[in-house]
Amino acid sequence: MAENLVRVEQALHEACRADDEFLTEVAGHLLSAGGKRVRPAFCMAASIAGEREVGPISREAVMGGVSVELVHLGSLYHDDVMDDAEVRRTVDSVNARWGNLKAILAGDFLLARASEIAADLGTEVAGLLAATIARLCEGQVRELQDAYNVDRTEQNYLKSIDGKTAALFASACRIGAIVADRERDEIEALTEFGHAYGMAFQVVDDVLDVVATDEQLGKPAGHDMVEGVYTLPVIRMLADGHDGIGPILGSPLDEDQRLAARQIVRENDQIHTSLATAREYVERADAAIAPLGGGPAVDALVAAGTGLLERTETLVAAV
Ligand code: GRG
Repeated sequence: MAENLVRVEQALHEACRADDEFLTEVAGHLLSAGGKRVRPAFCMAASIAGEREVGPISREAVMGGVSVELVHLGSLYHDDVMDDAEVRRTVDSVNARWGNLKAILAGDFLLARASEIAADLGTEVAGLLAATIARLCEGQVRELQDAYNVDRTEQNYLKSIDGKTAALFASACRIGAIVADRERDEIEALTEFGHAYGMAFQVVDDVLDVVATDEQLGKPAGHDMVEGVYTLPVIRMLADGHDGIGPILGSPLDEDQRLAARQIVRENDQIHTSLATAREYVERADAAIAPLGGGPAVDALVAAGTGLLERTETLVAAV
């Protein structure tokens, strides 16, 4: 897969190039700062999942992954403006370096490039990518509407992460399957895999926000609570009537409150029940692609879920 990720990287840099030198620099900032490229890897794996050997990955599967990664990047630009984030991928956020206006415009530029590439892959992919961007916005709005809401329900949380995170993972796999002209039942199976994996991914991301250190995260830990975003472990603690956390939450936190809230949550058992929920989603993801049989791509998709859980469990055990 390594040589295919190099193809993704080259195409991403190409897509970030604009006539204007300054826009090229701003649009390429987070791309050059790193990122795991999980979504393009999933798109390419979905295009060959079930095959006995890793054959050549088609240009369409590479470009499908590039379009999805560009939507992901664009959403990070906008997300950092909304959160007033200073650091992303261990470097200055785009808004911190150049200000909100340029960050918004460069994010728009990335979304436009994603749409251009998707259009080249056919109307089904173009329509799917557009609908996915809408779902990202819906998920994010749902989260904003629940900001500082100590009565946030688990159902609302799950609906929000379904839109803001799982939808793009689902589409990454679906696009890979569509451009490979796979059978409809296989397209559905791979979409379900991406969706369930994406749910697990966000639950884990939310657990890590309180469990991992600032260094491990590349940003301040416990930031979600500062922003009023109450995620699965916190929602469950509040629903349980945990009397330590309730009085701290419900409004913005100062530095001492951030550290106190983070300490209370990371030592609570709801970290473990949340991880159990992530595990259920990973099991659902694996079950969805079991009918495709084995092969290296299916094995890699399954290993992504196992690795996600193992890394998190190691960090949680160290608390
Ligand atoms: C403009 C498309 C668009 C959306 C606007 C801002 C917004 C609505 C949605 C935010 C969506 C968002 C930032 C979701 C979080 C997704 C997430 C889990 C990001 C971290 O993904 P990783 O770990 O990051 O794959 P890297 O850096 O490895 O790429």
